[in-house]
Amino acid sequence: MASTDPDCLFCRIVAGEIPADVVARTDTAVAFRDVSPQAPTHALVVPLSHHADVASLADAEPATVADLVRVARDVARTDGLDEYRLVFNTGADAGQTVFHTHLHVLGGRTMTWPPG
Ligand code: DGP
Repeated sequence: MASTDPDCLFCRIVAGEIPADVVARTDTAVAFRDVSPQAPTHALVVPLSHHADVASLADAEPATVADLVRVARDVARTDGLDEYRLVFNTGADAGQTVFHTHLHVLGGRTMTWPPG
C-alpha cells in the first residue's frame, strides 16, 4: 500500500478526488497534464506514493524513479516527441511548489537554457 498524505494535492489527484487530465497510469505512477502548461506538451509524472521530492523517493523506492522516467518518455512519444525536457524541481529555491515528487515533461517547442 503506497503512503499517502490526505492534505497533498497530488495524492488527491492520484486518488481521483481532484480531477486531472490523466494521460498514463501504471502500477507505480500517474501522468497528467499540467494545469498551467509552459510548452505544447507539459505533463507531470508522479509516483503513487507520497514523497516530498525526488531525492526522498530515490531513498525509499529507487526503482520508482526509473519508472517515472519511462512513463515520461512514453507520454512524450504519445505526443509524437522524441526530444523533450525532464525536470524535477527540488526545493522552493529551485521552483518546487508542490511537495509531492513530480517529473515535468516539457516539449513541442524549442527550449532555451539556462532556465529562469
Ligand atoms: P513545481 O513548481 O515544480 O512544484 O510544479 C508544480 C506544477 O503543478 C506546476 O507546473 C503547476 C502544476 N499544478 C499545480 N496545481 C495543479 C492542479 O491542481 N492540477 C494540475 N493538473 N496541475 C497542477
